[in-house]
Amino acid sequence: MSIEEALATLGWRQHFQSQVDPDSTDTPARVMSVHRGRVEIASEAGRASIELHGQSATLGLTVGDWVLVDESRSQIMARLQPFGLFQRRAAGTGGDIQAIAANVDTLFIVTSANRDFNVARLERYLAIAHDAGAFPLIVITKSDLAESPQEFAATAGKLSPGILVELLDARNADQVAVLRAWCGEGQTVALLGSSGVGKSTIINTLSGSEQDTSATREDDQRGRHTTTSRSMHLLPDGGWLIDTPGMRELQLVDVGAALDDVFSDIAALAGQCRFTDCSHESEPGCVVQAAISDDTLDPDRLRRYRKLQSEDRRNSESIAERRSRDKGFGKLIKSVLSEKQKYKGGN
Ligand SMILES: Nc1nc2c(ncn2[C@@H]2O[C@H](COP(=O)(O)OP(=O)(O)OP(=O)(O)O)[C@@H](O)[C@H]2O)c(=O)[nH]1
Ligand SMILES: [Mg+2]
Repeated sequence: MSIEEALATLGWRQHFQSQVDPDSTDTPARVMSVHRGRVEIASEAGRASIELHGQSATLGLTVGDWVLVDESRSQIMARLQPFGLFQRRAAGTGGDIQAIAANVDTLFIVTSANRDFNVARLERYLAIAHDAGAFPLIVITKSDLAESPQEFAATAGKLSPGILVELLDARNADQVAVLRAWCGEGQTVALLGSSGVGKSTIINTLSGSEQDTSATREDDQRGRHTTTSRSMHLLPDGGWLIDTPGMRELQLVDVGAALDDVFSDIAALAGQCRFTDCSHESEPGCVVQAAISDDTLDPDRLRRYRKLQSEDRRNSESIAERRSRDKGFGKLIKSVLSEKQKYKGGN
C-alpha cells in the first residue's frame, strides 16, 4: 500500500494535501484521542502517543484533527485547517469555545424513542451538523421499548426537508446494519446525543467491540454519562466512528446560515413577504403568518427557529465584542453612580 493509500484509509484527502509544503519532511497524522498533555495519533507508520508542550499545547487539538508531525514522530509541528469542526460553548467556563470533533463526514444524531426525544434539541443538532459540513442522519434507538416507535420517526422526518431517519434497536446487528452505508473506508462518522441514548451501543454493535455502556436510570430514563472522553474507533468496513460523552448542553455558536438550511421551509416563506425586513409578527403581506393561519406552518416551529437564531447571535458575539459591551456597561454604571452622587450632593 502506498503512503497515500494508507493515509486515505485514515480519511486523508485533497483538502489536507493542498496545505502541505511538498519540500517538508514533516508527515501527516490523525488525532485519535486527546488527553491531558498528550494526544494519540495514527499515521501510515502506525500509532503513537505524542506529548504536547510549547506551541503544540496551544493548537487546541481535538479528535479527528489532521496534524503534521516531525520525522521522529515526537512532536506536533502544525495543525491542518479542518474542513469542518464541531464546537460548543462549554458550560461553566465563562463561555469558552470547546472543539468537540473535526473533519466529520457524517453525523449520527442519536436519540431514543422515549422521553429523550425532543424536536427542539434535534433541530439544534441539525444546525450544528450543517454548520460543520457533516451530513446529518437522525438515529432513533430503543424502538423495541416504545409502544408506537413509528410516531417518533414520523415527527423526526418533518424536521428538515429531505432529512433521513433510522429507527432501530441499537443492540440488534441486523437493524444497525443500515448505518454501515455511511461507514465505508476513510469515512468519519461522529455520534452526538444525550447520555444513555445508545451511542456506545451502536458502536459496539457495528464494530463487534466492547465500549462501556450502562443502563439508564429507571425513573427518568436518563443516562449515567458512561463515556467520558472522545475517541475514534475503526470499523471492520474501514470507517471511523467518533464516540462522544452525552452532553447536557450544546449551545449554538456562530452557525448563522446553517439555521436557514434546517428551517429552509420558513426561510423560503420569509423570502416572499411584502417587506424585506418583515419580522413575521403583524406586518401586512407576511407570508409566514399566512402559512400559520392556513395551518401549513406550525407556530411552534417558528418560535423554535427564532429562539435558536437569538441564541446563535448571543453566542457568536466575539470575545472582543463582549468585552467592549461589558466596558460600555461598566461606563454606564459609573455614569449613573456619579449622577446619583451629584444628586445626593445637591441635597
Ligand atoms: N432495549 C434497548 N436498549 C438500548 C438500546 N440502545 C441502548 N440501549 C441500552 O441503553 C443503555 C445506555 O446505552 P449507552 O450505549 O451506554 O448510551 P450512551 O449514549 O453511550 O451514553 P453515554 O456514554 O453516557 O453518553 C445501555 O444499557 C444499553 O444497553 C436499544 O435500542 N434498545
Ligand atoms: Mg457512551
